[in-house]
Amino acid sequence: MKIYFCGSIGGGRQDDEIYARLIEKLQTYGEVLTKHVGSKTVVQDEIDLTAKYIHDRDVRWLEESDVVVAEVTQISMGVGYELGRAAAMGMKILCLYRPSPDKRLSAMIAGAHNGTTFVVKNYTEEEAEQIFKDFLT
Ligand code: 6K6
Repeated sequence: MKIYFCGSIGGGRQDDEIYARLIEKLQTYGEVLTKHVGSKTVVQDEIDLTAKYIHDRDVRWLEESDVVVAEVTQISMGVGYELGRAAAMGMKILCLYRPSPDKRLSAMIAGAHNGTTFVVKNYTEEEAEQIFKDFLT
């Protein structure tokens, strides 16, 4: 299974260690094409790449993927864009949100939940393993 993981980059990197731990768990189910989203050095590593290169490569990976998993707590325009493209393609999508008063989830994500192909879940990290099991197997 090819998994596309989405997490904030330009939107803010304060959750990078959470992304890395989620990606590690996801790797037991398949290949995560976007492992770099959990890397401390992603911005530095990709500094020489143009926006067009990153966009076109990421959209290609999205199209190749079987499933999308997004950590949506930190607001990110890129993650919203990826989710919109994935939803338009009818992909299977799981969004994970850690409820927080100062990080309100967009109605465009919360309201996209349909319980089957687009699943939005409030979670704590301890629950992630079971959520992945339920969604991916
Ligand atoms: C380059 C220059 C500044 O930051 C970068 C990082 N480059 C990126 N490399 C790979 N994927 C990226 C990059 N920037 C955004 N993305 C994609 O968008 C990832 O797949 C993330 O899921 C999402 C993050 O969007 P923003 O708006 O938070 O950056």
